[in-house]
Amino acid sequence: MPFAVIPAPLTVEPVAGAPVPFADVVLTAPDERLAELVAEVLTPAGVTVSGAVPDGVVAATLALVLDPASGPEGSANPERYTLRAGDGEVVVTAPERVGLLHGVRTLARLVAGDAPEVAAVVVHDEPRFGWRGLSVDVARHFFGPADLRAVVDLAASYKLNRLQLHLTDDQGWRIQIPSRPELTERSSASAVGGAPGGFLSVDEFRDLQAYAAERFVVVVPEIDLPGHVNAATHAYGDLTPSGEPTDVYDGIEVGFSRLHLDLPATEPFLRDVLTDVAAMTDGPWVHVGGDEVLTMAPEEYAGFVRLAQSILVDAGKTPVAWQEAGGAAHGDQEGAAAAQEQAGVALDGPTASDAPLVRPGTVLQIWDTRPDPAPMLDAARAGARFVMMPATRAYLDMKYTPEHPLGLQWAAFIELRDAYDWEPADVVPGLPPSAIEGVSAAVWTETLATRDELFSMLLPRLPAVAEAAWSAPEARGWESFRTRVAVEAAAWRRTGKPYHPTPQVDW
Ligand code: TNX
Repeated sequence: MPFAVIPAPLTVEPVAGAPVPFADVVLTAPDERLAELVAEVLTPAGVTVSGAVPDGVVAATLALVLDPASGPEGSANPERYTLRAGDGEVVVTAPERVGLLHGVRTLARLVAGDAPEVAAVVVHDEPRFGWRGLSVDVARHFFGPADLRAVVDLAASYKLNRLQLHLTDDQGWRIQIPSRPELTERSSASAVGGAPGGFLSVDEFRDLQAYAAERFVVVVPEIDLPGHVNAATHAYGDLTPSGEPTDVYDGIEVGFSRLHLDLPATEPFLRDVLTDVAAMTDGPWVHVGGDEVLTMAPEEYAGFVRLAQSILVDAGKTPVAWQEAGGAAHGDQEGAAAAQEQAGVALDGPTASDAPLVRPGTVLQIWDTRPDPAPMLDAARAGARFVMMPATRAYLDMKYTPEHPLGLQWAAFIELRDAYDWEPADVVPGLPPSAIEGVSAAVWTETLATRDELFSMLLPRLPAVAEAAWSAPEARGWESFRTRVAVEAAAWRRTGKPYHPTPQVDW
């Protein structure tokens, strides 16, 4: 398999020219920081990168050049790039630095053989979707900065560009909130089954965002409301009707905890938390959860969704929420009219009383493909954007098989081929393709306590979902993927990353 690139580029064409010996490389890059990142990507592939020709060594040249006239013909995609290799040199061109790094990530996978070389090729490439994510649950079990940097590196290597952090849940509160210190003082030490907890300080969160941003990954913090809140009600008794804090919870049931919109402490709590999180978040998005609130009337739920969105919009952020936030029908005449006006669209079809709750631009994440899609189509008409994370394909905490020792199984068993072989545009029937913002994997950590356990669920399935997010349908194919992923595994073995050796691949 000469071109074992994951995710599959749009086009890879062999061309005339001698292969480029690629053990030692002299690099020219637009800036020092990018040069360091190139070394970070190529060194594990067995390439020595330097800025000048070492004495007595025949070195290839690698030139990274900012050039708007690159990428697939006619493309205006900001992440596009072109890679040309042959006759002693490799040139990567892209309009932006992110495209140059994508090109180098592709290059790392074109380096093959014992005396490594790169075949003479031309690659033109661009992502299919703008949101290519991985969501990690750090609430059920805590994963700290070092683990999360390793996750960023892994995700970025597959050209993923969003790291969603599920920071709060019943079992623990994992992010310092300056205006509400009790959240982490009282509710961060717990985790599933009595495991040690932990939390990210504001500084650690900022440092992680900076680390990710250098690698062109945006961190999306998720504060799960108005359910999944036992850690909050344990820290603040005034969030409960009795005024008494709830007990620590270290089980793995979902759906039992909730906030109460009519309690006087609730709105100030939401304002404090979401305003602080917005202030410490570099990226444009903050996620407010909204999933699995099983014990709340629709009107109260709608009140939470409206309040959370308005706090975030006032704080200058774009809200993200689970699909439930787009789903319920509510008698909000005014909100519907405002949404139509802002979206600049006429909502033909739904009456004001089933007007979508979400604002234009709000990102909804689809995880459950069982409910009626009609409310999602209404939300799309109101300007919502969609990220596809079907639990039956992209929930990488699901067991591979019934025998698999780790993971849950409520949605499906997800073998590698299941994680690979699905079409994002088919997840919500009838949704216009233009409303699809992207694709994301998720890994929930009820059963995953260590980095190795986490990685063994991500590998090899994360690259499969990443290809659904990046690659054009015509560039994809299971038979090709299963061959490419076997080549990829050599890099995992070299760098000590645990993976599940599924029998679907000839490793
Ligand atoms: C569903 S889907 C959840 C999480 C669980 C996960 C386990 C969704 C938004 N919530 O609370 O951790 O299933 O697979």
